Amino acid sequence: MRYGYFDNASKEYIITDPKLPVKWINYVGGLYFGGFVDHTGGSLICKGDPAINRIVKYIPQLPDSDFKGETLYIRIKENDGYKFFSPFYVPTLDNYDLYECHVGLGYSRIISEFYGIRADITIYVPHKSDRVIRDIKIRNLRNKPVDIDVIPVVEYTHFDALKQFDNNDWVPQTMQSKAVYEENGLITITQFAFMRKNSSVNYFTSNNSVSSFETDRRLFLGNNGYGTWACPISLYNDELSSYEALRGDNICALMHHLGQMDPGGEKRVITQLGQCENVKEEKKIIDYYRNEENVDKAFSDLKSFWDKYLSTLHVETPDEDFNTMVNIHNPRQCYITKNWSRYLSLYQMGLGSRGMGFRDSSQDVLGILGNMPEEGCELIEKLLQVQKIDGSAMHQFNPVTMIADEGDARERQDRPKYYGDDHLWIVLAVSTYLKETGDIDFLDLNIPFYDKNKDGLPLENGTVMEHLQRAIEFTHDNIGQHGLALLGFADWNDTVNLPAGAESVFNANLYGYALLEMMDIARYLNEVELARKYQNYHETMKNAFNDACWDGEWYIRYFDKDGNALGSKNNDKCKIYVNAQSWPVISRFAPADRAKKSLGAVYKYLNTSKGIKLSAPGYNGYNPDIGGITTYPPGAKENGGIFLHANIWAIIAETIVGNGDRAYEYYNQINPVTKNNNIDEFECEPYVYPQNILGDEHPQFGLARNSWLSGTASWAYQAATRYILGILPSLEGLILDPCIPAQWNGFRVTRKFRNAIYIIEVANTAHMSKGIKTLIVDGKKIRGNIIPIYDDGNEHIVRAIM
Ligand code: IFM
Repeated sequence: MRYGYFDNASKEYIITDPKLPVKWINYVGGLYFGGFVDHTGGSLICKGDPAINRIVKYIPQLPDSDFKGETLYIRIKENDGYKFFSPFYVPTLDNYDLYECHVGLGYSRIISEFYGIRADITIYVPHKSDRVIRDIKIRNLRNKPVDIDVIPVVEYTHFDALKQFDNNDWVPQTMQSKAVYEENGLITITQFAFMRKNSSVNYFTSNNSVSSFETDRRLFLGNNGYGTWACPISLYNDELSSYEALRGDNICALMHHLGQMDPGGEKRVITQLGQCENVKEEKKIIDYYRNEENVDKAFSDLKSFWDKYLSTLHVETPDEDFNTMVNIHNPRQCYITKNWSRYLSLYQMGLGSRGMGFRDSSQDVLGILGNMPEEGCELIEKLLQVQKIDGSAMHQFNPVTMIADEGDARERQDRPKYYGDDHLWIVLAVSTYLKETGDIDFLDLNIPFYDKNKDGLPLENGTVMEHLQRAIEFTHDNIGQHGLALLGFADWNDTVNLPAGAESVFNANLYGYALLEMMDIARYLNEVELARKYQNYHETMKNAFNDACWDGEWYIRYFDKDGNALGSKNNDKCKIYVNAQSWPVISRFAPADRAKKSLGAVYKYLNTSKGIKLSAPGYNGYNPDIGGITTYPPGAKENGGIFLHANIWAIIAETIVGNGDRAYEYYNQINPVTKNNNIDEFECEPYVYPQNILGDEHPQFGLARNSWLSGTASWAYQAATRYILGILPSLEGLILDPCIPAQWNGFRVTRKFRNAIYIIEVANTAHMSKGIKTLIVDGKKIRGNIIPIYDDGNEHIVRAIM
């Protein structure tokens, strides 16, 4: 509680101390326009592609005391001259009487009190719009009138984020700012870089008249360029220089004299930061958002969007931390990862050609299909377009240009050029979409494969079903000496890169799980032969796996090209990997006795009080034959770190074997909400899952990094809702198969599914973990545990007894 608290009524997390160990952020807008806002008001905003269309300059490596991107100064006229400070704490670092950053759904609101002035600033991108609104309300808390100026500032970047750093002559020469004066005293400052590939300009404006402005950073900071953001010398002058910079570090500062404010008086300034083709043409929309009522409406529309998004599923369990995460923060993170993939965060700056990951987005989409199937379907269609004719997939792609590449595999000539898992994830994405929506016709949609002819046109199209079948056949045809799926450049674990011929237990099991999904689809379509074929494939891989991979107490993880095992008791390092134990349960490859033993080994050798380590013990020193895993110290990231994504699969595996207590223990120990009391150790936001936590081999055990954009979000949501609470959409109906801690007396869920609302009450007076004894829907007893599809827009009351 040292730094803040959850306020579930407002669906916010409220930060109460700006001096957090690291910046905490929130997302505004989407990939079309938006980015993130940090808890001290800084922001990184882009339009479209973050690599080549940045608007403001955000360099995370700079000290936390420097603002980045955007800030605000408030200036008070005192007897002895001007006093100014930032209501965001950064960059002036004054003593505050109150500071709150409300991290809301799609907005951040910073409320602060300094020197008897209350500032209340809400920052957001109106839903589907392309501008950042900063709605600034200033109130005089003093008992005498006060003269107040408000000076919002943005610092622009060159649009090409990498160029900003590597060409320090050309870039500054291309930056230009120009003022557009309007009759009513309003001013819009446009900023553009000449070499921009299109003619668009950035603009910054407000709804109040501006008496002067500054566009040159050096002039704003003053002292011949040696002024600081903490104390810009130009703010000691009545007016800014109104200089229109033709080069250099372009900023935009707008001087607003709000005049005398009486005690209790309040004034409002609304700024807009955006990008458009032509400001004159944009003026109508700019004017729209200068109007306070329109801005209020935009904010309430944003709230409605989120209310609707969250209304798909609401849970009431005996665990408040579980409810907080599942009802608010986890689904929000799912939406953000779906939008941004691994494109833009404090850890991924969207540079180079990283773009969206095929594997990542295929998993991210699983987390939002219940809430927004249409948007999910759009993303799935994009992903299918980067699948190749041979069934494998390109590793990453730019969603704007749809140009794809092989990721890190490009850089290693001595390694395979494809990732052995990518293409299999899309099977899960499509089948989850079908199960959620029943939109079976989607399987007939024609979608091009990625391979192009010399004119850049697709060489071949295939139906969605053909895409899926080719994905399966690709793995079926790429089998190693033990009959297991080949590794390719890597599987889910990017960092183990073995020479060609290596086999991957992960890929074998992901293939097994994908086959189960294909069997469901084939059976639903009445394709008996196809279902039988996949059943045989499943059986064959299962046998090969069990013949080759059992190590006595757990399953091994890889075979190298010479048939040596990795992840075995005979290795010195990385003797056991969690994914090699959880996935055989998920794929239904592991027989009950082995499942029990291998999951027990996870608990014994990999579990810690802060989460399950990916493997143990860690490598200690770089080994190019193995790959990136050996570049980390023991206990970090893939080298024995607590990789949260993989923790979730262990939770799911435990629910499959019916161990509700352990599944819940695992869930709870990584639930970020539970870290709120221990932020000095954890450091990251307690309202989102980070990708990794340092493991117990590392001296900073418990420290989290890479928050927000992680596959953990989507899988954690699935683990909580589909596996622990057991509300699992299927082609035939809504399966109810909870696996909960035995101590729970039950729980309640409201779930929208196929145009009906299911109000589900599960009673657990017998204190079981798994197994529905009685199921009653709308007063009628039902055999089995599948709740029918009603598709009637009505509420249906489901009562279950465990
Ligand atoms: O699976 C990968 C993911 O694609 C990118 N981040 C790391 C994960 C584990 O290596």
